[in-house]
Order: sequence, then structure tokens, then C-alpha cells
Amino acid sequence: MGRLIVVSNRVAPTQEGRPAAGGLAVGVLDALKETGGVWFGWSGETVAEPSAPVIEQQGSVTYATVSLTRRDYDQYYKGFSNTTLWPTFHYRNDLARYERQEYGGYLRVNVSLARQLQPLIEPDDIIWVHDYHLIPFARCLRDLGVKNPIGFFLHIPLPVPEVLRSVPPHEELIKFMCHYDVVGFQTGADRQAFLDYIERGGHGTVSDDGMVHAWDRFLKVGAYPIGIYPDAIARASAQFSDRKAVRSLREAMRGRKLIMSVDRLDYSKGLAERFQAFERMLQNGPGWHGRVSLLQIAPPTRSDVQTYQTIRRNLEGEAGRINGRFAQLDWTPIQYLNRKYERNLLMALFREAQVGYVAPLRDGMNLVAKEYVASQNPEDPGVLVLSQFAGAAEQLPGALVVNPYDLNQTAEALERALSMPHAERVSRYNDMMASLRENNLSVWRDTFLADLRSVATAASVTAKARTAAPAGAASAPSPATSASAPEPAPRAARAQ
Ligand code: GDG
Repeated sequence: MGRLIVVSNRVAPTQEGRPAAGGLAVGVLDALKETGGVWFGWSGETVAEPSAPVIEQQGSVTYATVSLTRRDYDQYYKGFSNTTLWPTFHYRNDLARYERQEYGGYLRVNVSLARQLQPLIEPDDIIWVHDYHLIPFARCLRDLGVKNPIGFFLHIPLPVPEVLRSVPPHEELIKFMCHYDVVGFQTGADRQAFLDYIERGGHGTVSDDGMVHAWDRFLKVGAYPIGIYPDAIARASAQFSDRKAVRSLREAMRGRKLIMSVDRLDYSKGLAERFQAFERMLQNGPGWHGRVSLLQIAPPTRSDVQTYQTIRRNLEGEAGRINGRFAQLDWTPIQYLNRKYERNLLMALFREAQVGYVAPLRDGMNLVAKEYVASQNPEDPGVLVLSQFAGAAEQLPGALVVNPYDLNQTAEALERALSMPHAERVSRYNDMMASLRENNLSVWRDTFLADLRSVATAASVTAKARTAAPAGAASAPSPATSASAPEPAPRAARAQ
């Protein structure tokens, strides 16, 4: 069996112990460590002139990283990926901006990355591409003659067609997705959004077995909810619960209850609404004053994107306002920490919290919800309060599910969680752990890759059986020549 090549925008830091605050990094690294293989992507560095990939072997994983120029970074990463696609795919088209030049840069970088990966590919390899930065990537590889099976997994939501259509090159993006052999989404709702775009737009057909036929391409489209390793997390949280930082927190709480949240600092995570629902609980229930605190850990990300600077200022303002309103000499209602923590320590902190508070306005899955549950003490577990707009809500039947826009409902759920009887907490925890074990991270990876292998095998049998010349993929524009890509890729060619 050939190697697995994982391609993602960022390759996670390779040194053990360095915190990686991002769901993709956490999920992919754990999934790849078990099977071994190659992880190809951006190193996180910007340089004046790109050079050949830097190859580094660590255990069973080969890391192949490349750098971006400042212009690539501005157009592809900061621009089209994070100022057009990210907000729109999270239903925040009010925050989205589209610039044709940036889309040109997005296409150019996809072409360039494909050219840098191509020499590393061996005939038996299978290629698994991750996330919204790399939607055109399969098409770029196919243009270079790569015949290997290529799958794509979208970690974030896919919005319904009406919203997707606000991204000007929406049709081209969906056509690019059709160049993969398998396209995977986090939830059935995301998958349905894709199928609706294809079918209602008259672009193709969907068969009962989930195969899509569109623009002369056949592909499988499925929902593959990403998981975690719940038992490994349970062990880590128990082992680390004696750490100094955890003991200090326990002592500082002095018998008060703890509600805990951990999120990258991002507007999709609904942090302001979350603080306000907690405020509503304190406002409606004076009995809670001095008896419960909210600990919000929010490591900053994408801090050079303007919107992220604004959200940081807003949240500091909200936390200050609420603390100013309710704090007592010996009690601060909200502890808001803008920093990263070591992963195992975070899991141990989750174990201290009576409530895990995960209330994004939109989220592909949300691994924090799953990690919170897995970190609990089975004898005395806490309760998860979870947004209905997180993909995880489809999978965690024991959570108290809330609409994060409804501050009263969320405040009531927090109170209910804080007061829940022991037997109910244990029963909800057991239901959720069963689901987490059944759909763990290996299941996610293995189901996706099994589908990719079987679709690719079926396609190659069909291709061999055909005597006529293949129809080819000429109906979709090439990223290097697309009319929307005003700048082809001369510099990328030099990077070889
Ligand atoms: C995307 C999708 C989807 C957070 N702070 C620290 C830290 N983290 C870790 C968490 C968790 C991960 O980062 C965050 O994952 P999420 O899933 O919650 O969210 P995104 O980063 O937005 O991830 C998301 C995910 O991809 C996977 O497909 O679930 O919907 O948006 O693992 O624990 N880790 C460390 N220190 C921190 O301070 N070490």
C-alpha cells in the first residue's frame, strides 16, 4: 500500500510540546502519526524568494514545508482564504470582502504548491488535501499529470447555496471541488449544502449511493465527522491534574464553581454573546454572585487581520464591563486569558470545570466540545453546554444544546448545568463518551481513506475499460489560466 500524503495550508509545528491551537493541526497530526506518511504545506514563514521544500523526518512522519512570499501571504492567506472564504463559510458575509487580485493570488499559490509537491509524489501514494485554502489543489495536480487518488476534507461549514453565491467565483470553486475523487464534510448539513448547489443549480446529478456526476466528473461526497481519541485525553487529564497550575486554579476557586471555555480568538466562536449570556445569568440569579466564575482561554490567531484586532478589543471591553458590574473584592466573574496553554494542561483544566461552555455562532465541528467531555472524571463529570450551530451538536446527545443568539436560553442552560444532579450528569457523560469512542479520530481517517481508495479503484477500472479517449476535465477552467486569475504563475515555476 502506498504512502499517505497529507496536504494542508499550515503544517503543524514539529517540535513536541509546542502548543498547536487549531483543530486541523491537532486532528491531522494525531491521525498521521499512526499511519505514517508525508505532511506537505506552508511552514508559516514568509520569505523574499520561495525555495524548494524543506524535508524533515520525525518518527513515521516526513514533513515537507515550503515558504510563501509576503505577496502570497497577503493575497492567498490573509486575503481570499481568511477575508473572503472564512467569514462567508461561517455565515458572516457582512465581514467578508472580495478582491479579484486576491483570488488571483489564491489560485497562483495553489498552482505553485502543487508544482512543489509533484516531484515528491510516488505512483502508489494517496493524497488527502485539507481545508478551504486548497480547494483548487486537485485541479492543479491533475494539470501536472498527477493520476493518484486525491481526496478533500473541508474542516469548516459549507454554507447553503444562497450564501455561497455571495463569493463571486462560487461556481468555479465548486467545479474545482469536483476534481477530487472524494469530497468530505463535517456534517450531513454541509454535505447537503454541496448537493443542493449541484442539483438545484442544474450542474449535475446525485445518485443514491452518494456519487455526484457534475461537469464530466464523478466523485463521492460524504459526511465524515472528525473525532478525537477520548481515552488518551481521559488519561492525560487525570495524569496532569496534579500539576501546579491546576492545583493553583483549584485553590483559587475555593469551592466556587467553574465554567470553562477554550477557543481560538475568532468571531465565529461567539465569545461576546457567550460573555453576555453569562452576564444574563448573573443578572437574573444574584444567588450565583461570588459562587461561580467563567474562565475563557482564547489564544489569538490571525492577529494581523483587521477584524481580529477589532474582536480582541471588543472582548476586552466586554469582559471589563461585566467584571466592573459584578466583581467583589474577592471574586472576579470572568477570567479572560489571551494565551496558549500546553495541551495536556488544558485537558486537566477542563476536568476542574463543572461546566464546559462551547457556544460558537458557527463551527464545522468543534473539538473543544469533545475534549471537554473526554477530560471529565467519570465518577463526577461536568456538563457540556453546546451551541446548536457547532457540528459537534449532531454527535453529542448528552449536551445541553442552546441557540447562542438566545441569551436567556443560554443563561438558563448554564444554571441547569451548574445545578444538575449527579445521576443525570453521569448518564449524559456516558452517552457522550460512547459516541466519542464509536466515532474516534481513527474512524474519521479510516472511513475517509477507505472511500478514497475504493472510488479511485472503481475509477481506474472504468477508465481502463473505456476504449474511447477520456472526455477529460476541460469543462472546468485551469487555475493557471482562469479568466479570474489575472496573474498566472511565473514565479511559482522558478520555485522548482
Ligand atoms: C477547525 C474548525 C473543526 C485551543 N487553545 C489551545 C489549544 N487549542 C486546541 C483545542 C482544539 C483546537 O485547538 C481547536 O479546535 P476546534 O475544533 O475547537 O476549532 P478550530 O481551530 O476552529 O478548527 C473546527 C476543526 O478544524 C477540526 O476539523 O472542529 O470546526 O473551525 O484541539 O484544544 N491547544 C493548546 N493550547 C491552547 O491554548 N495546546
